[in-house]
Amino acid sequence: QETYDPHAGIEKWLRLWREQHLFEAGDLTPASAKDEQRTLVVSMFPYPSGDLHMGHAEVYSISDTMARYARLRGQQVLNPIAWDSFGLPAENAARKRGLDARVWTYGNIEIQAESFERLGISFDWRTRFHTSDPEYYRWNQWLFLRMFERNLAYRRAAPVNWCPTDETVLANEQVIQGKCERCGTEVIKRNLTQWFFRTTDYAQRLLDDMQQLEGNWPDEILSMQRNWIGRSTGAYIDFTIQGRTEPVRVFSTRPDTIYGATFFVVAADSSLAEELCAPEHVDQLQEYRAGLVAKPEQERLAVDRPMTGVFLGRHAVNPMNGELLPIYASDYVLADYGTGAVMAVPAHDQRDLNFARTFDLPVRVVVDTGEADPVQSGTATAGDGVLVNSGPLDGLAKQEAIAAVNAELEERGLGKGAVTYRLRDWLLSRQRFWGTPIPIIHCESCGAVPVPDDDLPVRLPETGYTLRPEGGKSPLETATAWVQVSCPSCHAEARRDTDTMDTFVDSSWYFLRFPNPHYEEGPFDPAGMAAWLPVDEYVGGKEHSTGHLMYARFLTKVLYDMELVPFTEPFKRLTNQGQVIMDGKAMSKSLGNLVNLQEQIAAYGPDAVRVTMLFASPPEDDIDWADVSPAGSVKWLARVWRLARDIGGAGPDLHNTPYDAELRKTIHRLIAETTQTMEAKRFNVAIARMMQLTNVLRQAVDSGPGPRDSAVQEGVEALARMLSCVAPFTAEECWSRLGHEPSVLRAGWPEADPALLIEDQVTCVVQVAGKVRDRLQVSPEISEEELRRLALDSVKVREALNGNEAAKVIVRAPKLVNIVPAS
Ligand code: ANZ
Ligand code: ZN
Repeated sequence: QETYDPHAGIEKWLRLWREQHLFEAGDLTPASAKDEQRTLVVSMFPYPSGDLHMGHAEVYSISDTMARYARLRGQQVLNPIAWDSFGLPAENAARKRGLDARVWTYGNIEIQAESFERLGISFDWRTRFHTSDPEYYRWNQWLFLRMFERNLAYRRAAPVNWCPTDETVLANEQVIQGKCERCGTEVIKRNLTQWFFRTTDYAQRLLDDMQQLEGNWPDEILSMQRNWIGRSTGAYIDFTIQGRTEPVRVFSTRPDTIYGATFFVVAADSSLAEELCAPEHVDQLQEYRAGLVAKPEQERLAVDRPMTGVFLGRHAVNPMNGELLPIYASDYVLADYGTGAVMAVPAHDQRDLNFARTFDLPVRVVVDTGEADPVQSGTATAGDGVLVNSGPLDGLAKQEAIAAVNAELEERGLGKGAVTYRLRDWLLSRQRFWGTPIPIIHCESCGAVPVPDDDLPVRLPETGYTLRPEGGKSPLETATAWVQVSCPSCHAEARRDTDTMDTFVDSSWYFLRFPNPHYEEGPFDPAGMAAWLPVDEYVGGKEHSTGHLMYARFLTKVLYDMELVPFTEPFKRLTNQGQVIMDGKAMSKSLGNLVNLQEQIAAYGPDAVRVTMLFASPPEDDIDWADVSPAGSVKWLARVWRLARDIGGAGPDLHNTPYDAELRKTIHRLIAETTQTMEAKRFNVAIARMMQLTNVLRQAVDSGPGPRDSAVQEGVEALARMLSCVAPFTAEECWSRLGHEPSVLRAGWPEADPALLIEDQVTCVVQVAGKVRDRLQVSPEISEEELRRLALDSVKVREALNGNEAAKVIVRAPKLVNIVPAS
């Protein structure tokens, strides 16, 4: 007898799917706008670092299951693929091996494309493109120029994060706990002139539009984004400086504590520190600055480190009471948050208190919170309370005091209520070869001149300039012939900008281009965009929470303002997959615990690998490959396959035989439960239900009504159709063994018959004071609350209570309710 072979038929089915265009979403650029019938399912696109790994297999198993399910439910589904093919690894690999970055990148793309196919991922291959194609990155440049025109792209000198190993600047989002996200080197600060996108202009909208995402994105991601944007409400307050006409503005979240200000601090690395420094203190300031190692922001803001600083020899004047506050420079105040200056209130701010204790400065409590005195306890008090030691504010509550101070300052023109954000502008420039050249020409007389649209794309030079010039400059500096151009404005000799764009620019809008990836009239085809976007289901890792996902949201809003897209959020629903780990640890070469995807496929077949991924846990949980059993998945697939073989071979006229009614009920209940769990994206539970159905059917064949029973036949057909979402090759094998024409992908999702789902009822006895007063017919699954309500609503029970309240109701669902009346 024939047995299951997890590798059988792969070539045949791949060919059939291709020939019948089964994964194609019909017309990609129809004239009609998006409707309920169209679903766009996207996984965060792959980076071609080599062949696919276990992580890819997981994320694409999830999104492919969503796509296949939606297709079977009659949706028109676009499941696209492109490659995020610019980036540092290609450049490093190229340098190491003496290859061109292009050769390495496009070689890996071919390998990954082949692997995706063999894993049975149902991509519509017509969407394919790569961000390193000039026809794609041309539009990065075009978008950059549009943003430049709108003053959303600008250049400034700023202290930036610099990775000494990768010799490039990093965005804040790429610095993880003070270290380079990629290589783990401690990041330092350097002063460089760089390009930025003005993301801060969109801070409030990035917050407000989260309303659209509430409930559809994981809460964890939303709160990470909220923290990252970091909105603070407070006030700007202007302090006069003795011996200087211009006041200095501070940002404070606690204007109510202004009478408790006892000193004043400015960021040591700001130009303000220099400006405010009295001449006889300049040496001390310089010495202090020189001794400051560039520390990551988090460390600088930590409350548990020794405080350092220098007195600048000047005083600020408290606008409320005229007190003189000595001015210090310290590294605990950040240059680029708020205004870079603070009024220090040591009684109610821990860092200020630590500083006051180190420098022996006075501490004055101005809010009585009932907590221990900060001077004694060493702990600043931050709670609510009543104002004290605050002149006219005494006796007010915190909120009242904030309002009173803000009103007075505003009246006197010395400040106003204000909002600040932690979010910074998006630092865009990278000193790298393998990225999108910034389309700007620097001219001595005209400054930064945009490359005219007609001259786009600014292509990378043909040979791989992966050499690194001295001083952290871009490798493109060495492409002298490429760098020298004439100024588009005055035609004098000029130089191209030699930095390339952060690759997060590429990934912030790629999904818009899927419907028409070779479109030449603009970054994306308006018809395709209108028909398919926004993305319905987006799947990817939570490591992108404040990076890619924030950038894509930002750019979408910019495009909305440019009237290029009709929506303000790019991704309607987001699913974060967990990681594939091994023995409780992330897989890595250095730990030697890598599981090789191709070896797993070679051993168990593509379907078993997919099923193992999906069955291990809900999508968002990590999968420990040491705990799962791909061999177990093969066993289950073989059981399904044998059912199809046995039933398909049982003889003709199956549909005319009578059927087992109880069995049919069980089958339909399992179909309904599988449907529900697929809808809820609990794919592990959906597979568990399919496994249950497999067992039920096997029993029915072996020791029940037998293989000729039409309920058995119906059950196996339903199983094959549902199986096609998670194990498409095996499902096709089953379907054809059941005597059907391929493909099972056209067979649709089985519908559970509602008439068969009505549950049997059980009798519930209701007692009042120990006597049976009523019997209720209820569902065996009834909840305690519902049963309690039914019992108390019963006419007979109310008669028995005779106007008395129930003192106690004991519910034992579904069979008993015992009511004790109040006497
Ligand atoms: C006086 C005060 C009294 C403050 C008090 C706090 C508590 P968030 O909530 O994070 O926005 N601050 C302002 N600019 C700063 C900078 N550039 N570097 C370091 N600290 C800065 O924090 C705002 C508070 O942090 C501000 O309110 C200011 O101290 C400080 F009982 O002003 B506060
Ligand atoms: Zn010029």
